[in-house]
Amino acid sequence: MITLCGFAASNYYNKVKLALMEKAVAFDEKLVWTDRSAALYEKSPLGKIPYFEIGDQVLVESQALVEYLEDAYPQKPLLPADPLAAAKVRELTQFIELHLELVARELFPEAFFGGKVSDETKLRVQKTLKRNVAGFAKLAKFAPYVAGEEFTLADCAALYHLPMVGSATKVIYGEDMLADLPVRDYVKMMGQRETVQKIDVDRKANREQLMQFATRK
Ligand SMILES: N[C@@H](CCC(=O)N[C@@H](CS)C(=O)NCC(=O)O)C(=O)O
Repeated sequence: MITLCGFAASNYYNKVKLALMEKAVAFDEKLVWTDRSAALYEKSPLGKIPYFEIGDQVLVESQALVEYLEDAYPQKPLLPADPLAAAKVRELTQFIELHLELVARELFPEAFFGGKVSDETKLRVQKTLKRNVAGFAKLAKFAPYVAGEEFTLADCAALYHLPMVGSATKVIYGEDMLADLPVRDYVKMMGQRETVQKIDVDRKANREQLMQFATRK
């Protein structure tokens, strides 16, 4: 049995959870906070979540987790059979994570957790995001799914990462830097899936706890 470890308000956690649920893979969940404890670092080398516990093995990095699911549970594939089409899905996922989420993440402490981000960082992130959002607009399809006509692993990532990027930039710059893309309609469309609705219930319930964890003294 796979145990998904982490917390339900995390975008990376929900990326993996959506893949598990869409593929109807049985799994347990274990609540793990990113508390920098020795116990966490023993499992996850950078103290990050999510990770899988599978028997006595641990697997980190959300993309490795979902790719493992694709290989181990070929039912209901979330990558196209054609290698190039599958690579296009991976390309888009990586683009979202590397060039949008990871860049915008520098704003999260102030945007979501009552912290402070320097003006220098804000300017640098804004400049980088401007360029990267333009690049993303060229790659993303929203037709209706982010990589095209089929629901894929790229949707598992996009659904949870894009709103974080949009909200963070809205809070920090007063402007949602993804506003010119159909992200709002996309999230609404995805919200019709039963899997997404279930994840949302847990996500909202966990958010309050996350705020307490993140702002603890
Ligand atoms: N590249 C990692 C990113 C995971 C990640 O950043 N997770 C956040 C929670 S959403 C985390 O663990 N943050 C705690 C930290 O970086 O110390 C993955 O894909 O799993």
